[in-house]
Amino acid sequence: QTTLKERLAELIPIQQENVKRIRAEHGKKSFGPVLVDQVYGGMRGLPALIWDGSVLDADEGIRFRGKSIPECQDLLPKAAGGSEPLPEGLFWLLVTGEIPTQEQVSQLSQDWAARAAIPEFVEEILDRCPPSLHPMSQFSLAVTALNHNSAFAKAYQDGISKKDYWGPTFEDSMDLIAKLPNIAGRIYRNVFGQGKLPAIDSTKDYSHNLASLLGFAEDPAFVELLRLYITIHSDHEGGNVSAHTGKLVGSALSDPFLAYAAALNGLAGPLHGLANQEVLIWLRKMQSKLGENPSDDAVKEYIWSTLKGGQVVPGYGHAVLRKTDPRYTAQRTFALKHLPEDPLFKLVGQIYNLVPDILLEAGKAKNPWPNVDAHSGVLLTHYGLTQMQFYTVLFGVSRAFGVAAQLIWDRALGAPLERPKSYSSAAIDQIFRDK
Ligand code: FCX
Repeated sequence: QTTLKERLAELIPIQQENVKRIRAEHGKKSFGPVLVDQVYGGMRGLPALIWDGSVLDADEGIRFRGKSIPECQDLLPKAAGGSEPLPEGLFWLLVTGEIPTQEQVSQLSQDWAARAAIPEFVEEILDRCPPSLHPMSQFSLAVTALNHNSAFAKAYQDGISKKDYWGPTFEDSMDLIAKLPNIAGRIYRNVFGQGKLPAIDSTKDYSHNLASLLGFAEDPAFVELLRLYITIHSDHEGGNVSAHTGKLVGSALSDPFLAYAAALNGLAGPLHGLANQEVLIWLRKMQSKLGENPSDDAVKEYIWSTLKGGQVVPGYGHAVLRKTDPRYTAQRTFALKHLPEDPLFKLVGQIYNLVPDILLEAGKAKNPWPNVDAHSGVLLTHYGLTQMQFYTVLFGVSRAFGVAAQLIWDRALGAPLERPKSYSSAAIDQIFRDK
């Protein structure tokens, strides 16, 4: 069976030709006007990036290489006895655009298990972090430090030719993904005092090993949850803060560890990945104020008090989506199957019925519907992973799949240094003064 790297080596020249053709045919054509509002407004809708791995439709949500989440759940290989897709398969799909065989997926599980160990000095860095340092900061420190053994950084120093960049980038990307469970497990156990880390089991899949490092592998439903979780959080088009940061930093030929550490620092922001922590904090505060079974009226009042306090309702709204996030729906379907009676799940469902109308009435948010972060914490809490400061680390394990796939292709296609033009407000005034 072909390995992922062998398949990539076949696909890269084809895609290089394809890009050459597109640029020859369309290179000088315009996408349309750029509005001053877009320049001031966080570049919403500005066509500025290329990424084939996933595309986001405002109404339908994400598709990975053209496949919706339910299609991925249906088509990607599963673990024996499991029904959720293995993230190994999703990575293969992101990189190649193709659905792998069961054997190719287990090759990846074994390859990642073999690469999973982290250097002793990185373990020591983590062990020296005060438990009060946020898990995302620890995560980013450790990933930065992995650059010590970067194949790309070394090859660059040794004078590698541009056309060969993708090879060591691939090796680093595989190492990065493979080492994240050991980093995440060590942070979890250090910060929350959960005992010693077990060894990686090379006969098990990636999510099973991650569950085991966190101390939850005994529960097959939790392992299934992680498989789903890693699959759906992996990629969300090229322009979101973490994916774009990884691409931007990678464009300076910083190696995949440095590029991904930067991406993690973006994911750690409350408007992006940290929202999954914020949702749980918000729900817990609501419960402690209103009790276990609050009335709709009491919940509505609580939501309004959040808005009137000048805060956002975490887990709702989106920069691009305009309907309920299919990643939310996939998690809701999982909850209906595995934990329909969970009180916190019921509260999440109750909020879903109330928040959109309130956000519409408040009249600001362009999208009143829930995003991925509105649901994930409730599922983790159900299985006993109750430390919400840790949730974004799991998002970070998953998002590496998308960023790594993108970095490999960027180096294969010779993506240049990113350098958009910035303007001063005075210049904008000047440009339009005479028009
Ligand atoms: N609660 C309250 N107000 C909201 C809101 C929400 N959930 N969502 C948007 N708004 C407000 C904005 O704050 C903005 O107010 P302003 O005019 O006073 O600045 C206004 O509505 C227009 O914003 P909008 O264009 O709809 O949204 P943006 O593209 O600017 O921002 C995010 C998108 C996601 C940042 C925004 O909806 C938000 O803050 N949501 C809550 C945080 C969250 O859940 N983030 C996770 C998103 C995602 F899924 C992920 O990356 O993980």
